Amino acid sequence: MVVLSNPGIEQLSCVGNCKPTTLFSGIPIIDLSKPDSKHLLVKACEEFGFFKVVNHEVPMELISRLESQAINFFSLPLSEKEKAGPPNPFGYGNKSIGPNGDVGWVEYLLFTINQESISQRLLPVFGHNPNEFRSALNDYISAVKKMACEILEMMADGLIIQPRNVFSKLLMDEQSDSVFRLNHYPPCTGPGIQTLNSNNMIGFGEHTDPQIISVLRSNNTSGLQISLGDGNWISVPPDQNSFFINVGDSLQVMTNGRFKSVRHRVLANSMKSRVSMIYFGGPPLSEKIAPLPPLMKGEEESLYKEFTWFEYKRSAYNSRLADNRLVLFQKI
Ligand code: GA4
Repeated sequence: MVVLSNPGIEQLSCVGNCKPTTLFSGIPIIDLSKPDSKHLLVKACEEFGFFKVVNHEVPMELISRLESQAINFFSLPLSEKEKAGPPNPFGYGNKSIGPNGDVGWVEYLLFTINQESISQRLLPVFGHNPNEFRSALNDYISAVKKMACEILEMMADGLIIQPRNVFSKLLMDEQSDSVFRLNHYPPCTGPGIQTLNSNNMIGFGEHTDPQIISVLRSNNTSGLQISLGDGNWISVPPDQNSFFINVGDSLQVMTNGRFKSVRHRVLANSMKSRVSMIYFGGPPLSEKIAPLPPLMKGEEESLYKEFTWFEYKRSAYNSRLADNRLVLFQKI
């Protein structure tokens, strides 16, 4: 057993025993300014459940504004940040992820979207200038949500199903259960950590996202990897000017398995901090998650039992991060 000198991080896993990782430049790139991209987009969702978008219309100014607010917050002393914790269900979290004992080399802020009043507990997050943080957050989320809806509409077009808002209306719904997350992966350079093999420290363990679609933006620090499903992990070259899109479990179900929800993880292997911001677009709690009839060919049957987003979410929160959460909902 490796003994770490830094208390509290003993459970962080090392991935040194895995197959060597590959640097892969073949991540699908979707140009949002080209209507023809809808075909590539469908192909990317089928093959990887993951792609990068360029020529999006999210202003860089909105991104930088929120990023600097996040950096200001994460630079506060731990005792200040902890005033905005614990993260269950929403707030500041440090190393502990979810309610079931998962850990990573990460600190973060989790927010619900669509709730007018931000809980009192989160007020320290907004520091001396609460309105600046609040407006940076709201402006960023509105812009990214709009882009996510455009992408979902291109998907419907690419799949040749109607109405084209069949997916996006779930995010636009007033009751949409969407989440936003700011992650900070501090540089992984502590004395105890180096002995563990600093190149392979888990920042955020492997998992799939339960929602419909996730939109990720990070600074220029590497760390994100996606799984090809054959035991190989692909390192995603960072690109601070683009967004990365993940297909979530719910979209996999709505397409009856045609789109793949992508298994991904983050390695905190860098000398540099990694800051990421992720919008998780989810449906209303009461929404039935089931394959869309126009996507079913001939006698094709649903691969999944019937369930609502509420039921799926409850089951997700009872699972460990790396679990295959859809297995429980698959027909045998
Ligand atoms: C993964 C996607 C989102 O980050 C998240 C995560 C959530 C959490 O961090 O609290 C979960 C994880 C995520 C899936 C399984 C459960 C819940 C941690 C965990 C072990 C906010 C979400 O919605 O699901």
